[in-house]
Amino acid sequence: MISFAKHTAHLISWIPEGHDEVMYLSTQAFMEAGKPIRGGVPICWPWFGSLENKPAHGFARINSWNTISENSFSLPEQLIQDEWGNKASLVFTVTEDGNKLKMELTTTNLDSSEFEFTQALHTYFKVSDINKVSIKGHDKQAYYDKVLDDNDIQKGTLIFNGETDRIYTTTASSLLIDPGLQREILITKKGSNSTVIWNPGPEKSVEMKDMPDDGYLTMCCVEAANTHLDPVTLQPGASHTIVQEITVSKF
Ligand code: TA6
Repeated sequence: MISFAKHTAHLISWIPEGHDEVMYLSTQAFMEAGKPIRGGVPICWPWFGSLENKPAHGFARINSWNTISENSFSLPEQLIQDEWGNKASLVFTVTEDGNKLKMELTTTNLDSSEFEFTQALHTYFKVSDINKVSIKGHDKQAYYDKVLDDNDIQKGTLIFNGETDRIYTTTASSLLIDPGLQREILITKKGSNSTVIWNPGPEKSVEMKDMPDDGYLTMCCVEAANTHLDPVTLQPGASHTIVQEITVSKF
């Protein structure tokens, strides 16, 4: 079963049949218009990260969307033009099939000139204990470490040791292994080179007003993205779709 936050395309819960909740949603999340929701799948668009005097991670995640059908939404085109200056359409569609969830975000250039954008499906996964989970699929991959502002290479399995904020640019899939919940989550994607892995760690968790002090212990983000390292350029009339697919299994 899938649930979205009111008037938005923000998925806040996914409980596949026979499984427990897959998404993390902070117990202190602000569930009001104009504020980002800490958890679920925030849609970061048309920029990922911060832009001076603009909402962090873009305006798509803090505005109301139109409903196209039960699990499909569009961001009002007039809002896009007013907030961004470019003419574009943005459609988000979610499909559930047993233990699989597919999320697709399509941007179409309705303008007469090309534009560039960055984006992310900033997915928050619920975990039993961040100190015990691991992520496979990144061995020997290069990443930009935002915490250290440095580049590095992944050695073996990724484990969390304090604040973690990385952009991997050659990831095809990530496998999140959670011994506490006895489950594996396979995360694959299309139309994206950047995989962002984020956990705020204890200090940042305390600083965030919309997360309990120990909130970092039970979440981690694995995001399908096009960051500043792989922005998308769209010609007039062209479309780009970023897809994140999630498959849950028990062990
Ligand atoms: O995706 C990782 C990241 O960009 C981090 O740098 C961290 O700030 C996080 O997103 C959360 O951002 P937010 O604006 O939701 O507080």
